[in-house]
Amino acid sequence: MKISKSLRFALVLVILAFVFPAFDSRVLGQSLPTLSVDNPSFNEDAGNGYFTVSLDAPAQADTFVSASLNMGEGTATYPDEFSLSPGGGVTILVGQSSAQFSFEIFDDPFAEWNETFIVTFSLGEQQLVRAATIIDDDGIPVNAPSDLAASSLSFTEIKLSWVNHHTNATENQIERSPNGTSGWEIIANLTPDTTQYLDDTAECSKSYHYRVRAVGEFVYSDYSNTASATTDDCSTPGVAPQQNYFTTNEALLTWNSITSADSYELRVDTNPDFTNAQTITGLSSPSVILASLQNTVYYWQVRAVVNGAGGLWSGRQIFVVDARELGPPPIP
Ligand SMILES: [Ca+2]
Ligand SMILES: [Ca+2]
Ligand SMILES: [Ca+2]
Repeated sequence: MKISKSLRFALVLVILAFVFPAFDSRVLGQSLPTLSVDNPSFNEDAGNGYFTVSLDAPAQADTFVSASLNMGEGTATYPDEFSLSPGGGVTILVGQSSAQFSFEIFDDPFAEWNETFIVTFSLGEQQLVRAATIIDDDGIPVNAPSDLAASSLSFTEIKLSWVNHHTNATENQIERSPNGTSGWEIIANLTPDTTQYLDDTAECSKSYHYRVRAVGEFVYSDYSNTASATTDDCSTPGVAPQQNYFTTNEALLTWNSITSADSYELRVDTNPDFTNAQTITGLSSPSVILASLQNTVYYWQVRAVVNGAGGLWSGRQIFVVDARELGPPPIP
């Protein structure tokens, strides 16, 4: 039987596939296990501390993981505050999946902030940068504030109140987050006796989460409870024109009120994009009469003002003035 060239080639490929089913992994050889290292914290008086250096599988042979200090990074000074164990790394013994890379901590009598130092761990191509924290033990602890409460005052303001329990704090620090778990940022540093704060940097119709802590001499207290509040709805007073065709040169405009508004602001223009608008401010009730109007089409919109801040403009409305008694024109 004669077998064509192309068929013979296909057969060879099929046979190769059976003989080398794991072709790729054999060629690449054994791969190194995956390295992981923690970010440890130890008290200043602990004497010794260590990084826990781990593999995701027991070592097939003694495995050396190198460790080098990132000089000049972190806040702890070497070799005054700490020293690393000699050898430039740690060996994970065959059959084991972790080992400790130890360091020495030198206690001192000074109150200071917690300090860190940074170490890079390497195994083959893998590199991990990790921080060790030395927790100071000389500062006088500060009690945390409690009973933090948050409530919305308007669409731009949230009021906070809390209870202090400290005697030796230098300030209270307010933090805010959009979700209560991440994105915390300091929004205010206040004198230590404060028990209230008005956050007037909030946006309308948004939830904010807050926590407060006291700051002492090189010491933070724990955080208070977390409290949250949602600002009032964005100022889009529902515009409800009573009428949008006027046969005199006056127009009565009305809109729905919103409860938190101190006043309303209205703008009116013959341009639909309000580039040449006349703005009327300080309207205390949700209506206004415009006089001396021309026979043309007008565009208008309104917004609420709370504590001096204007909200979002309402949707654009239209009215037509035609005092010539020719009958109503079509409304655009
Ligand atoms: Ca120290
Ligand atoms: Ca100490
Ligand atoms: Ca110290």
